[in-house]
Amino acid sequence: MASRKVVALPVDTIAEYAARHPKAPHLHFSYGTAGFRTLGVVLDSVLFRVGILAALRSKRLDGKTIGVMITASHNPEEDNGVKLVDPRGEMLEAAWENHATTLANASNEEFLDVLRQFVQTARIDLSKPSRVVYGRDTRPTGEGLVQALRDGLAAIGAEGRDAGITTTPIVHYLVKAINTKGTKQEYGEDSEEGYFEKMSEAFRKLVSGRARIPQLIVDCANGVGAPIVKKMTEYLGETLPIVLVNTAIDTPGALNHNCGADFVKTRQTLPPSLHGMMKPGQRACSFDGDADRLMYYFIDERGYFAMLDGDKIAALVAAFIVDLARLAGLADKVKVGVVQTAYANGASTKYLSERLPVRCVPTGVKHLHHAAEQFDIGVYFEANGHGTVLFSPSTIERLETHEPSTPAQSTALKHLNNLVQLINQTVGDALSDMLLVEVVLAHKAYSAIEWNSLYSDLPNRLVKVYVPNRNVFKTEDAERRLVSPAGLQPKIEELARRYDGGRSFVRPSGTEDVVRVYSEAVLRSQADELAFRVAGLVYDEAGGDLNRRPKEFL
Ligand code: G16
Repeated sequence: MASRKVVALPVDTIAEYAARHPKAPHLHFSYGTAGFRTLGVVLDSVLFRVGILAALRSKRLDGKTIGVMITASHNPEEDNGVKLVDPRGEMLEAAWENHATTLANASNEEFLDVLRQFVQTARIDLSKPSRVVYGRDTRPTGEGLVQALRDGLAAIGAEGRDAGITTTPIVHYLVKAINTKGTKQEYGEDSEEGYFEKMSEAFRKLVSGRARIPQLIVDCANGVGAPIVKKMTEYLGETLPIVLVNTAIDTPGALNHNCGADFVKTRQTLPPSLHGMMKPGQRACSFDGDADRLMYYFIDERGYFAMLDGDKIAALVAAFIVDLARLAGLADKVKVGVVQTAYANGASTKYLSERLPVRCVPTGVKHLHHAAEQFDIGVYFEANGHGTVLFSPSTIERLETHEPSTPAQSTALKHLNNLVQLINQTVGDALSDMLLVEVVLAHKAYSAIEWNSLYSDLPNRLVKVYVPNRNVFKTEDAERRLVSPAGLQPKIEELARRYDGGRSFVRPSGTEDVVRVYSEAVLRSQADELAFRVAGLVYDEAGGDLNRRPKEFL
């Protein structure tokens, strides 16, 4: 029997590198909904340690490539963050989130011991290779953080591949493409060009023979979406006429400022830079800072703003896929389902539940993704515009091998197979989702107005309250009920009962030092009033501040 070569941790090299990336003793980091996320200037030690952790994860998985994305998504420009991507392009396995938190918080003196112990308890074979692909968004702190990550990789001798300034979904795509290369499940060429080609080719096929698509305005949030969508337009040519706005990636302070998907969702209004640009009924959409969220909207004939958020995207897409499955003769063989969070508009849940199975899970793409995997085709979207569609491996195989019995079945089947190529199934992807929406609109011959009229949103409001410690807020029942601080939930319910159709939920954000308050009511004024009154309760309870951002790290 061949004996296994025992390789030890290169402790001296690690110690030498670690000395360049000390952790400030007063800081505590936690790997949350979307990885580590806080002010960019305090993340140096975290990135160094994440480099080591990513390499160890790769070794643990037999040298499979792990992804690292440096971004703070929709957060303000001074924030930054980092998340890890597992080999199939998915979010990091939950158990390793705790390891990430432990490693990030070890004091400088303890770090090597904590690392040694982790390698032992996680039974990591250090003789295995380690491969990591990493990218970053356009934030000013990104470059320095990439250097810290590279030092982490160098300290442990991992092989790093720099994907440069790119979107979060492209990093997820690359991870899956690299790990499936040469296998039966090959996902695509493992390059940015491969991503553009795969998607644009599917898009062209799907819209071929349809009426010319009218111009679409794309708000890039002054982030990485700008260069990426610009490149994609070269692949799309005439098939999708796009006007790019908010592309100032080099202007300090511009990222996500008065623009982007989060601005549109929370303010329920146009980014100011689009005022005067849009004709009534014209479609526009906003990405967020790392291009994984998408919001559509338009101005109606009376000049009112209408928002087509993640819930409306789910309704549009799910109905389209159900139709195609039926037309392909697969209605009884392919189970389509939808996954939402409690923060989905009640009207969307009603609309969808009347048509197909709907599951509700806590916020965070990892929860939605896993729940969507339970269906043959799982459509998941958060109201904030984060989502995608998953085709199970057996469904993909069925679609590839199914013998259609009529030309109509054959056409529908072809469309489904092209959707498998068009949709980035690793994670929510604003660009891929935007093309998907455009395909459905083209097939249905829907304008934004017709799409919007699938159902009427219940008036709702999302408010954030800055609090000294969001961790005192704990929820249950898919974030529909607060269990801590004790006594707050009954007060919220009591308030909600006073409004016709009133519903309100409170949860700690996973990405910012805030508590999010959602409310819904039959009348707009009541939804607003309920949200602000519940925010007031939170404020009183936690000593929050409705406007101020805590600066405790500065
Ligand atoms: C991340 C997750 C999303 C989630 C969002 C929630 O998004 O990937 O699934 O919806 O956080 O953020 P919060 O808890 O602050 O509302 P992103 O786009 O910020 O990476």
